[in-house]
Amino acid sequence: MKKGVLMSKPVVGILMGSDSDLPIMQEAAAMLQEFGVEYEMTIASAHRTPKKVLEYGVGAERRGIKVIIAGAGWAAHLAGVIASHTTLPVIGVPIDSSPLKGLDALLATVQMPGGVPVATMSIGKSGAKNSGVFAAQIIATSDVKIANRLKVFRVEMERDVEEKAKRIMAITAAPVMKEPSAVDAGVPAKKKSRRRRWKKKPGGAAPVQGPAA
Ligand code: RP5
Repeated sequence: MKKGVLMSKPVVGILMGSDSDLPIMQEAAAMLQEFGVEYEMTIASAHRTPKKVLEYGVGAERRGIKVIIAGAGWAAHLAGVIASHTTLPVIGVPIDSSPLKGLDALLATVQMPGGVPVATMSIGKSGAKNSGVFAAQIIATSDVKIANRLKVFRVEMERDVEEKAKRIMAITAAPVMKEPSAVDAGVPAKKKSRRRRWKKKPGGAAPVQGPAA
């Protein structure tokens, strides 16, 4: 995957704070590719290239972008700053690039003040993957082809899990053990228990055994 990837008519913009975020953020691109959603991808840093972030946020809607994904690590202000410059939906991906393993980026991305939301995903690769799926889900609200691909994706995911479950069951299933009989175990057979006999009480009749209730 190259930086600054361009497609004919991108509807999703993927931003990241640094090229060091690319191995994580390409998970978002991979999902968009799977669903056939056109996207563009570039680097923009809220701290290192603030003017570029401003311009991107202000101009994205006019250029036909419908959803913005922003991934950043450390004091991750990229998604929040982009969201402050546009009313397009912004999806934030906290990246685990710092000594705090992304907890700093998670809080910086998710803790937006009321009125300027950022849909924040989980930290790292899964979050980036989900940002791609989520962006496709937003686009799918007005694109039936993408909506159908998302449905197929769910069915395939379910089938994959079932296949894995079957494989695990095949590996872990213990052979059925037959309980050893007393003869197998060399235990002498017990004497037959004597059946209880009712003795006729002197002067009384033997109790009658009626049908079982
Ligand atoms: C953040 O700082 C970036 O999003 C990246 O996760 C982190 C480190 O960037 P580099 O120093 O690797 O360029 O702004």
